[in-house]
Amino acid sequence: MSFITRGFSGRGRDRDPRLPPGQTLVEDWPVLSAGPTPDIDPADWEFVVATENGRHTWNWDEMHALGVEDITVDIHCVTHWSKLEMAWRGVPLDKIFENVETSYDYVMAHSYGGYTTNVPLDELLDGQAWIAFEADGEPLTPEHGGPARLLVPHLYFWKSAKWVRGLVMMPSDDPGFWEQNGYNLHGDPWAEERYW
Ligand SMILES: Nc1nc2c(c(=O)[nH]1)N[C@H]1C(S)=C(S)[C@@H](COP(=O)(O)O)O[C@H]1N2
Ligand SMILES: [Mo]
Repeated sequence: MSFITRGFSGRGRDRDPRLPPGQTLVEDWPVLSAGPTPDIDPADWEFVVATENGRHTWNWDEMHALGVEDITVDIHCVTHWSKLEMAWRGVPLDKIFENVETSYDYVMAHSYGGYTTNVPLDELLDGQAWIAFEADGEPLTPEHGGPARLLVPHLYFWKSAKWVRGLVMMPSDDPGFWEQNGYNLHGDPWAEERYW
C-alpha cells in the first residue's frame, strides 16, 4: 500500500502546488555562499543606490526608518530546494525607490565581499523585493547574509544577494556573478529559468 503525505514533494496531484517544477521541499535552511562570510557591524553598514544622477545613501537607522514590513514568502534555490512560508522582516524596495530618480531599467545588486546579481527594476517594485534583516523571527545570521540581504522571492534565490551593500542602476541588463557563470539572466523558478 502506498501512502503519500500531503505537502510531500511527490508527483502529479500529490505534489504541493506551491512547489515550482523540479523543486524539492526542505525543512532546514541550507547555506550557499560562493566565498567567505563577511563580518559587518550594523553600525558600519551603509546602503548605496547609484544612478545616472548621483548617489543616495542610508545608514542602518535611516533604512529602518523607511518602514519595516513583515512578510511570509516561499524561497526557491536553483539547486532544487525550496522552503515554504518563511517569515521575513525588511524594508520594501518601493520605499527606497520613492527617493530615487532614474531613467535606467536594470539594477546590479552589489554585496560586501564582491558578489553581484542583476535584476530588472520593475521586478524589485510593487511589493516584490525587500532589504531583509530578519528571518523566522531572528536577526539574519552572518552565513544567511546578515546584517542585511536582498530578498527577491519570486526569482531563484541566487538573486537574493546576501550582505547587500547597494544597487547600481544600469541602462542594460548586464550579467552578475552567477549570470556570467552560466545561470539564467532572469531566473523565474516557475518557468525553470535555471541556466542559459
Ligand atoms: N553575497 C552573496 N549572496 C548570495 C550568494 C553568495 O554566494 N554571495 N549565493 C546566492 C545563492 S546561489 C543562494 S541559493 C542564496 C543562498 O542563501 P542562503 O545561504 O541564506 O540559503 O544566496 C544567494 N546570495
Ligand atoms: Mo543558489
